[in-house]
Amino acid sequence: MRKPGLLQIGPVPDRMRLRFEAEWQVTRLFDYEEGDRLNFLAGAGSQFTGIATSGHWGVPADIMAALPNLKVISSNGVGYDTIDAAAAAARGVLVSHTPDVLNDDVADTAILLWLALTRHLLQGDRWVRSGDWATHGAYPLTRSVRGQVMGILGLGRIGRTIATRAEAFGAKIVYHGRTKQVVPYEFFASLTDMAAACDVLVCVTPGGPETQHLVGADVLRALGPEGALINVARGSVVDETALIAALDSGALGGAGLDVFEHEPNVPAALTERENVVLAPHMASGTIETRQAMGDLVCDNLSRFLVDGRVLTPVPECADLRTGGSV
Ligand code: NAP
Ligand code: 8YV
Repeated sequence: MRKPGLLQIGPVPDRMRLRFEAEWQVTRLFDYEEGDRLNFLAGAGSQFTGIATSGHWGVPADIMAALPNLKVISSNGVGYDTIDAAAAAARGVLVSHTPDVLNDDVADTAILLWLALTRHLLQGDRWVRSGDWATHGAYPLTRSVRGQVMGILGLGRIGRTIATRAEAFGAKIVYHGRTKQVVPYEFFASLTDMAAACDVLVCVTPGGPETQHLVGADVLRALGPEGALINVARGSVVDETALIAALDSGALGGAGLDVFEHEPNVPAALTERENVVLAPHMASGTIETRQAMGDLVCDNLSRFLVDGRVLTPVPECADLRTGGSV
């Protein structure tokens, strides 16, 4: 029997490729020149039941529209702001993502950025390598993270994992989101009020239009000249122009950033600063976690073939029943 068609939007490791190929007839869209992709799909689009993609590649609207028999999208990554999940659900297309398996490594990265920024890890490293230690003596004193107030913007799966870690470092946790939760942390209905009460603000919401520039000039000003911003969410959550202006004027103390508005392009106004620690969107980038994420992408596709469901649907598709796999 012919296997169902799977459109693979971007490259995957061999471990995933072998699992895809065991159950699906795989077509690699990225083998086609960008300008030829829609032409190819105009003829072949009806072959595809599934899409394999990632939060990075997403599913462009014109590609989704070119697949009339599409029933499932399995995306690598928990954030799915590059996929119109509401439009997919309205068409009866199930969208899955990879929650939970990356909580620890993303939380570790938030803590890493916070500690590196506060304790001047990168400046200290340069102090040793440059010989400044021998010529200028001891590195100036830094600040302690113990006793800081950490405000978490988005106390979800990863936000709660960050909170547990930060508490172990002696921080007090407060949070802001759309809803107050039953947790032992103070809730702020206003993000600006929370920023004014914090030493460090950690962003870990989804991206997309709803959270676009939630952190703007007002929030940064409220965080203050001694305050720090950590962003492991999406670049779009922070107004990068306002962030640079706040750092330039001294209105904000510093920032630790894993995500940016126009990845992989990062403005020189950030790369040239001392009071900023930068990472290339690598929060989930460990061998262990990326393997677990890849396995879950495959498990979702395999489960779909069993009974038309997926293990980890995005919320928009949680109640969707496809009523059959292929
Ligand atoms: P989650 O469990 O869904 O948590 C998201 C949190 O954001 C929830 O607490 C939600 O609370 C809050 N939120 C959603 N919309 C909001 C809004 N408009 N205003 C304020 N708060 C809002 O998601 P997660 O698994 O923790 O992942 C969170 C995000 O982290 C992902 O979507 C992704 O963007 C990012 N991420 C980045 C990396 C990386 O490599 N840097 C890796 C993984 C994840 P309410 O519903 O109460 O508002
Ligand atoms: C991925 C992420 O690296 O899970 C997410 O939301 O941002 C990262 O874990 C990204 O989705 C690319 O696949």
